[in-house]
Amino acid sequence: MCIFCKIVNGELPCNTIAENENFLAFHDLYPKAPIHILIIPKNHVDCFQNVSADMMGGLTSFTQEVARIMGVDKSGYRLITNNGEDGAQEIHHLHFHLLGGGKLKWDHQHEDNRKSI
Ligand code: DGP
Repeated sequence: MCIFCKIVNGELPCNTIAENENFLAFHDLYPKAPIHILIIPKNHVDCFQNVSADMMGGLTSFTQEVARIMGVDKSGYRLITNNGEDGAQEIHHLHFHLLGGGKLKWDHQHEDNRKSI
């Protein structure tokens, strides 16, 4: 069973922000911004490439609610999902990173993400 499934079933702890029947939001263990929340479906889906449009509908509303709860719905935030090996996905249970709580860097001029090309 994957780490996030263990969090869902209570085998591992997490710092919960919000949950409903289908989705769970909790603080990332290694935050990369003042606010760094992970948003996951409770049912195991390995990555974004394999999620259904139906599940994404619910996940979208839930994510918007998490942004409101964290107080960043108006100020702004960033949503990221790492997909697969080249996307540097470490945990193979679909999750969105919601990052915010300050002005995030987005350097079009200098950033080079092509680490292995
Ligand atoms: P990714 O590279 O997209 O698969 O990111 C996985 C994220 O999960 C990473 O930011 C660290 C976080 N993480 C890993 N293990 C745990 C854990 O046990 N609890 C919590 N809350 N976060 C975790």
